[in-house]
Amino acid sequence: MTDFQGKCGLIVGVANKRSIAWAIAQATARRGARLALTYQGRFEENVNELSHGLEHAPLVLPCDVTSDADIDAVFAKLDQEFGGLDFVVHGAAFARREELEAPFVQTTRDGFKMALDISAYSLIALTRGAQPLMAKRGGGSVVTLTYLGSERVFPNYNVMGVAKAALEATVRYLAADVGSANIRVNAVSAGPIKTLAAAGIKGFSSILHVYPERAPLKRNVDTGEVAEAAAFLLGDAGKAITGEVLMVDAGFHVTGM
Ligand code: 0WD
Repeated sequence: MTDFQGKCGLIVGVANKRSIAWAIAQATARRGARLALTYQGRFEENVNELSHGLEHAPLVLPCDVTSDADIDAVFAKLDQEFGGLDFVVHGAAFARREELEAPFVQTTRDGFKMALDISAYSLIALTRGAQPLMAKRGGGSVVTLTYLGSERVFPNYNVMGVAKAALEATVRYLAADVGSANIRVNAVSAGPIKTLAAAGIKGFSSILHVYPERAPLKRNVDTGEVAEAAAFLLGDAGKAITGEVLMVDAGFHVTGM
């Protein structure tokens, strides 16, 4: 498996070993990719520790996606170290616990802004930053992570569902905007997986239980399976696919009841 040999990628959104972004880092590094992993302040130690487990030692850089200065610094460093970029994985999302526990109608202006800024706007900022580096490689691929809560109502997903709807629309608008530079932008919509982000959703275990009952494959998915789908979109196998939301959910989304 050498399809990422000679390719450089940026992975945003690793918090710990359960993170979907970490599984994507492993899947692409295993195939030869050279990576940069970014961490949000509190996860520095986790990400540094995990980075030792990759085939090729990655760059490890701080990046809070709400900070334009952080994002600029990351791309300046990548330009210096890699001299270009082939792919970006966007796995950052956040909504305040209160917004996910209160009735949706109580969503605050500030909580709404924060969820949309971190979970959706950041994809625009990262794609903009990546654009000149991808131009040096004749194109590139951006993949973000979304959830079916963008289209259907799941208990307590609340403002994060709205953020994911914005994120999926962002994927389509970005794809149309940067396609002429041979940059592709897609999303993987994963089934529910027990991660740190998922732990913030009250009643998440009830969502986890309903998938094996209702999904055509009668089971949940794991981060490795989501990572394989992301690797497909990031690599040459997906080179004619852009603006797409690829469902990796054991088929749950096709069911009516
Ligand atoms: O069931 C699930 N776990 C699913 C997750 C199903 C479908 C989609 N997803 C999505 C999430 O919404 C997210 O977009 O996958 C993406 C990755 O999430 P994950 O792997 O489930 O969760 P986690 O390991 O927690 O990674 C998300 C990380 C943050 O962790 P916290 O604990 O804060 O949720 O996003 C990062 C942070 O590391 N993050 C930030 N990174 C940079 N700047 C920021 C920020 N401001 N805020 C959060």
